[in-house]
Amino acid sequence: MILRLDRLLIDLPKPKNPDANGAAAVQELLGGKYGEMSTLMNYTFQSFNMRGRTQLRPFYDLIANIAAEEYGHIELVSYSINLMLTGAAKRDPDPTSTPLSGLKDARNSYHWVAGGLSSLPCDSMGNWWNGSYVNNTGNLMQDLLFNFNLECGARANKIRAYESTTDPTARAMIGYLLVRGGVHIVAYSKALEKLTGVDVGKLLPIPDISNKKFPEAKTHEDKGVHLKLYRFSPEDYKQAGLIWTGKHPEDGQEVTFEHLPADFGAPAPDLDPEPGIGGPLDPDHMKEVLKRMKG
Ligand code: MN3
Repeated sequence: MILRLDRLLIDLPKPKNPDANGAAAVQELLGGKYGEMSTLMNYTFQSFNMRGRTQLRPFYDLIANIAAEEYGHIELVSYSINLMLTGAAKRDPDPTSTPLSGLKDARNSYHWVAGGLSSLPCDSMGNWWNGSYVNNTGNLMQDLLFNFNLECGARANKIRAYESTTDPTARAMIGYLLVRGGVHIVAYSKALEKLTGVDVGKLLPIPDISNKKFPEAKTHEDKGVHLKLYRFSPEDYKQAGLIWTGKHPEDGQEVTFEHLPADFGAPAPDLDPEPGIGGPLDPDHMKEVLKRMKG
């Protein structure tokens, strides 16, 4: 089971301008075939379903532990999309003022015509995420190879999304996730190495561009975030540390397996309601409701 914390993995900067089409592009990193929903669901099902796990314990622990981190990644991409959409509608409760006129040519009309100016479980073209993106074959080596490829594909798409926008929210989110996705690429390459003896780390980086080229990723790598596999459990999944050992294949530094510090991350942003989308309930009514509930 998952213990949930009401915090985001990093503090996201507020965007300077709303960017509905940028938000649509970022959807690929959430609900695309190689998006965070796919990494979350692949590792979640692979861990639920792993048979014979007494023998496979370090591999089970690794996949289960990374699955938990991916929950925080879908959360971070979703908040980025919400921030990029904030202000894309005129904040005017009068429907005759056409408060949504600026949105009718936006790429993803679901964002405003069927949603609350907020993230959706779909890709950059509005195709819904679907369960066929999950590969769980029952064969550990095949699943690890798939996971390695999934993380490399996710990295390629993040780099392209980064190259499409100067939005500070998108770039901060992508920079951080390039570093954490990089940890997962190395983790699956180390798992394959332990299992087979093949030096998978020699393939890296895929695509062949270092995270250090992205200032928003480099700031985390300078602090060693690319060397840490986080333990997303107070007591469990310890044997992931038998795989996450040795040196980082790209810069030769020693890797570590550690708990998140208690003050990790930042509070989740509380965004203003959007009256043009039918947002806020009457504030006086809400005050009354809360008074009744609290007694
Ligand atoms: Mn991820």
